[in-house]
This record gives sequence, C-alpha cells and structure tokens, in this order.
Amino acid sequence: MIIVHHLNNSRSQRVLWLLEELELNYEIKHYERNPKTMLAPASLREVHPLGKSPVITDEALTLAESGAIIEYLVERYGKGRLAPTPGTTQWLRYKYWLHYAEGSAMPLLVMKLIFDNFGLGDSSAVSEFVAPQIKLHFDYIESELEKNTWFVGKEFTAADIQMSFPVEAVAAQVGLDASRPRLKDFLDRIHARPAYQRTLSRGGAYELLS
Ligand SMILES: N[C@@H](CCC(=O)N[C@@H](CS)C(=O)NCC(=O)O)C(=O)O
Repeated sequence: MIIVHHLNNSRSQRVLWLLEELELNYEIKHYERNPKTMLAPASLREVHPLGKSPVITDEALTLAESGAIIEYLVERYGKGRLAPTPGTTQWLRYKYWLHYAEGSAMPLLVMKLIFDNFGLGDSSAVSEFVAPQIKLHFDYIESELEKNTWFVGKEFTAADIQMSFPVEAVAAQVGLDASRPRLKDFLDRIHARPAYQRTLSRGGAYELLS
C-alpha cells in the first residue's frame, strides 16, 4: 500500500493529487506544521532523515523529493498515463518541467519567503536579485503557457502537477496581475479538475502561505 506522509499546506499536496488523477489506492498519514516556525514535526524524521514533505512509503520503499516520487508513481503505476512516450521530444519537455519546478523556480520563491519572514523583504538582495529573477522566470513560464495548453503540450501530464506548486506559490507570494493571464488560467483549470477537488476533500484544506 502506498502511504503518503502528508504535511499540511505543503508540496505533498501534489502527490495526493497525482494519486487521485491515477485513481490509485493510498493512505494518508497527516503531519501538522508548527504554527510558529512552520517546520514539520520531528516525527517526520522517523520516516526520512530530512523530515521534509512529501515522503512516500510503498512496502519496503521509502522515497522523498516530489519530482522523484512523481516519476516513480507514474512509471510504476501510470500504465502510460500522464507522461509522454519515453524517448520522444515531448518526453524531454516533460522531464525538463519536472526538474525545473524544484531545481529553478522553487529556490527563488523559497528565498523570497525567507527574506520576507525574517524582515528582510526590503533588502537589496531582494530588490536587486530575488525579485528580478522571479520576474524573469515567471515571464518565461507565462510565455511557455501561451504556446501550449499545458506545460508539455496539448495533453495534461504529471509535469503540470509538479509545476502547480511554483505557480501556486508565486500567486500567494507575489500575486498574479494582468501580465499573468496564462498563469491565472492554468490555476483555474487545475482547480476545476475533479481529481484536484477530490484531493482537497481527502487531504484537507490547502492554503499556501504568503
Ligand atoms: N525539493 C523538496 C522540498 C521538500 C520541502 O522542503 N518540503 C517542505 C514542505 S513544502 C517541508 O517539508 N517543510 C517543513 C520543514 O522543512 O520542516 C521536494 O520537492 O520534495
């Protein structure tokens, strides 16, 4: 049985959503963030030494990192769903977005969150580096969504699930103004998906913190 170690308001939301899209059986073990520090409880370190969410267990396997978990679930249980055919150009785009979400987009948003939360939101580090980089990246993402319905192409894939977190995070932290119609539309379309709605009723409310 797949068990998702789910921290509230976190990246593990994407794993629950993927499992709902694939209509797989799974269990959720809930963990609550410390309301002051926002850190995960120490009990999550009993599952994986870093104590970060998401982590899944599947029989003897324990796997962390949302991108690795998504690839594992799609390859092991997807039966060809939610991913392009391996070896194709579309598949390379799929891999690209799966890595880009946590490798390039999220570090900038985490930097902003940390600077803001430590009262350094007005620092030159933010105005001269973090904010312009966030603009550069989300201008790019906006332009990519002008070319395609979904991140990879015409079909919804697990890369859209992986990319949903940076898009939700930028909406919460920076806001989506009139220059971001495609990002807004992307969020509206994913929120309307029945599997996304089922994730909310099973996993609990989901609110990214700004
Ligand atoms: N790159 C990792 C990031 C994991 C991560 O930082 N998760 C956050 C939740 S969104 C977390 O566990 N925070 C609580 C903590 O650090 O104690 C992934 O994609 O899985």
